[in-house]
Amino acid sequence: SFLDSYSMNPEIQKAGLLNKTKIAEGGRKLRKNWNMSWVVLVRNSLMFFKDPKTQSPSSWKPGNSQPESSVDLRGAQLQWANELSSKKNVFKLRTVTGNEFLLQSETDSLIRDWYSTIRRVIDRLDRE
Ligand code: I3P
Repeated sequence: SFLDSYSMNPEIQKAGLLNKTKIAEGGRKLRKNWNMSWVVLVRNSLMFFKDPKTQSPSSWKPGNSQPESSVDLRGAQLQWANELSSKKNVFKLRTVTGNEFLLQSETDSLIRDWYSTIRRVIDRLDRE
């Protein structure tokens, strides 16, 4: 599986399935489109991959799969944003370039783990 192959990579700090929508691009508001995404934290970047379950098995090759998008966490802003959605457990990530993402999980502990992990990376980069 995706996780099995990536768990062999020591650069991966965290990986998992989250609900994701991009709500702004370069400061310009976008229409919400929630999708499950594999979220992978490597060094200073959060990478988003398509949910393998939504792809045909033949097209899913973890070894050569490219992320859909990647977020540089340096200078990023992170905040809980339950007011921005009817869903529970939502936080917003805003990059220095004005891209905004909402990330969500039905599982409280899981989303709190992601929040604190991303928070730590952002804080470490702020101190550099
Ligand atoms: C949106 C869709 C989203 C919802 C959003 C709706 O409708 O239902 O799931 O966001 O609410 O506008 P559509 O599919 O027609 O674009 P949440 O699930 O996060 O509430 P919003 O406009 O209040 O953000």
